[in-house]
Amino acid sequence: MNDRLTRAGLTDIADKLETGERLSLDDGVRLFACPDLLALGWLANREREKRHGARTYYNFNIRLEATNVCVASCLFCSFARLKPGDPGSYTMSLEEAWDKVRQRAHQPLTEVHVVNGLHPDLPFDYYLELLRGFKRIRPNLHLKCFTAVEIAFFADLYGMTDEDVLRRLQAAGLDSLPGGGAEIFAERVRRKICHDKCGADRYLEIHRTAHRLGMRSNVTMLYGHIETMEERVDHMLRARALQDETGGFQAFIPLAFHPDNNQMRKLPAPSATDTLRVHAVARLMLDNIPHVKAFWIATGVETAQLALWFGADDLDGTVQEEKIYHMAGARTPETMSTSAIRRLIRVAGREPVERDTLYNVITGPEAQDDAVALVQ
Ligand code: V47
Repeated sequence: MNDRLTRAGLTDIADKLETGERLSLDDGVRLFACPDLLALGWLANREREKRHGARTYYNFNIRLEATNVCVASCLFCSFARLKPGDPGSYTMSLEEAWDKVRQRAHQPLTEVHVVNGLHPDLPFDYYLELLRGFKRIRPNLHLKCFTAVEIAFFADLYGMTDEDVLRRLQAAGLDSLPGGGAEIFAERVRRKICHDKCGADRYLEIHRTAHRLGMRSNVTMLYGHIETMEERVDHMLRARALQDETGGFQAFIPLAFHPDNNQMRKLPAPSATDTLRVHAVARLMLDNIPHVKAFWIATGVETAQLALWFGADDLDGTVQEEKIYHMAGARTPETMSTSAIRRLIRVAGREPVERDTLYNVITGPEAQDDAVALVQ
């Protein structure tokens, strides 16, 4: 591989990685520009295997989007409807939302991941009750709910500080924050694609606060639209800087832009090679974030399998119902059984490991076999 790294012009970066020296913005941009995808993948895989060997994590989760009513006008979004009553808009009653968990009483679920639109009329109690109800129905379920963008919106709408919102949600059962809403941190891009929602500094500040309050979170990056390579690396460096302070991020999740049914539909979807490159560069830049997730719904199943050799060590989970990507043209299934996830990891030459949201390993082949039987 040494010859290949030399031909790819990556020896100095390979040396830095070997000695534990941090990669710079310039290094990241060079990695994106390197035409030898396999050399890049080799480096990323080395870092992945240092941390996780062949292990590849997944969880038994459900996604729930309780409302798609959203006052924000993000150009990339195909899911949101501006007002209650607009065609295609919906808001679940609390009973309907709780039913999604009740109906799965027979499944060994460990996580509910909630992402919503920014609804202008719901009372704060709706969200508190949503969480309390999930915990009443299933006290051990981990509630990974509400992006930092939603937290900022609640604070502004209900006249609270971001910290008060987090504390009250935490008291009602919130366990961690998902990574959504990060898009691209650079101001130039945010002004164009999501000008009327919480900015990068506030997104990061909310994660900082959540970490201080004892919660873990993830951080995402929406790629493959109008961002430059510098802006991708800058995004990763801002996440890395916060992680140096708090250590609270568990996973970095690149999200491939899907162009159907939104205002950026003229743009092509990112290629599989770009997806592999983004996961690889993320693994190399983010020396302090333990996991890089290839979200199979967004990457496509086959590309997610390949990404397991390009830095990724996690696939998210069973998901079971997903609207944001499917309304934007995703051709992936909306759900995958744990047996299918385990099989696709094995076929890719990796070792499947079921985890909970906090990456505690779920042991016991019986539990996994049950899970297999139940979701099929
Ligand atoms: O914030 C919206 C993105 C995110 C599109 O934390 C789009 O474990 C592509 O954040 N094309 C929500 N992306 C999903 C999300 C997520 C997913 C999986 C795991 C986790 C986690 C978080 O989806 C949004 C936005 O960045 N998104 N529309 C689109 N057309």
